[in-house]
Amino acid sequence: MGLFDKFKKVFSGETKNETEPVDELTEAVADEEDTAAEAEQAFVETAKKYDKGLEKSRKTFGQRMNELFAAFRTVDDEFFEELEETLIGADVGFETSIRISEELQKEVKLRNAKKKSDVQNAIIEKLVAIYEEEGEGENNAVNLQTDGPTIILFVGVNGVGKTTSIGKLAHRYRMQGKKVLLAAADTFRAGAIDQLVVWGERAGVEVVRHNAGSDPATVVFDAVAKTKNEGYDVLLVDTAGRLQNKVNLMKELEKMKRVIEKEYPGAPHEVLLVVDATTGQNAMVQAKQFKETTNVTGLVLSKLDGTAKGGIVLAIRNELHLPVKLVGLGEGIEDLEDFDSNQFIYGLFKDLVSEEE
Ligand SMILES: Nc1nc2c(ncn2[C@@H]2O[C@H](COP(=O)(O)OP(=O)(O)OP(=O)(O)O)[C@@H](O)[C@H]2O)c(=O)[nH]1
Ligand SMILES: [Mg+2]
Repeated sequence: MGLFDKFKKVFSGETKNETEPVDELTEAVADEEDTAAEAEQAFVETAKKYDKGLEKSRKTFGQRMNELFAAFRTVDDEFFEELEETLIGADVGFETSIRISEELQKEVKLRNAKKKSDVQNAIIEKLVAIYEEEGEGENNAVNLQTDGPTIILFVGVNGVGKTTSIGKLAHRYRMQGKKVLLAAADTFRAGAIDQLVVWGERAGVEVVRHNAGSDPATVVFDAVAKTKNEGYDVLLVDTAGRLQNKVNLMKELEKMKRVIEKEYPGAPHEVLLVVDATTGQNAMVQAKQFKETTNVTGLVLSKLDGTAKGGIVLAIRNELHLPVKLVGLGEGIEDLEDFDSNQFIYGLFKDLVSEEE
């Protein structure tokens, strides 16, 4: 399978992790090779993180798929019904599961696939194909600005991982040499502000804060002024997401946006909705509600490492059409990755990639 060749190399240890020592005469060539080696190294590191973060999903899902294939005799109606159940159980989503199953039935006929390994590989290829088809035209990357500061609002209900994701992203940008500022605009409770301050210390970046209960738009106003006056590259804004009162939430978010826009037309450059992958279909419901409330530009899917239902990513893509931009793969400061569909699908299904002839 062409798609997984690179991954196979990584996990079979064929990819070298260290760079070769540089010979003076071949310095120019070596420079190029260094860049390639660095890219390769980054790829390997990311693949390992996804691998670890998707362990639970892979085990549960892989086990179910193995059970399905252990009983495999022929690709009949019963097989496809069981496949649908397995996919739905992994939170791939009802619509998507049925669609995969239907397209697979066609594919299996077309290829005249009868062997177990052929059917297994066809399933994975179909998942990747559907995923990519549905995401066409979506921008997966965080919209970073080059000619001024990048301002990002983080929204989402309590406990989903907003503050943690901000801390991780602040760390990443700071390590890239950017000047990063955080705004504690979740003024609803004192604890929320303190938590952001702790993350600010961990990441080594400054935090603009006011007292609990103060107007979040004022915090944002001060943070925007500081961004401008002191030349920050990135401003990450933590907000309180109380969906119980949609109208208030909307007003609050709109007010913050107006304050930002007044200084920087076109900003905020992203409104990222954080959803907790462990809540499965609930995350889908939240995403739908937030989408109605405010102009969400992308998703941060946190706690993927804590769920066996990583299939939620497929459901979000196919049923919501919001790009997943970042994924949380652990509680540590380094455990945030750009979403990469190949890494993701491989991490989820690699146990199923069949080598049999
Ligand atoms: N395992 C794991 N835990 C995470 C991840 N992201 C966040 N968490 C944990 O989730 C919990 C809640 O995270 P917070 O960042 O405080 O969530 P929040 O959205 O800011 O919550 P409120 O401020 O209460 O609205 C914390 O215990 C985090 O350590 C992740 O990617 N993986
Ligand atoms: Mg918080």
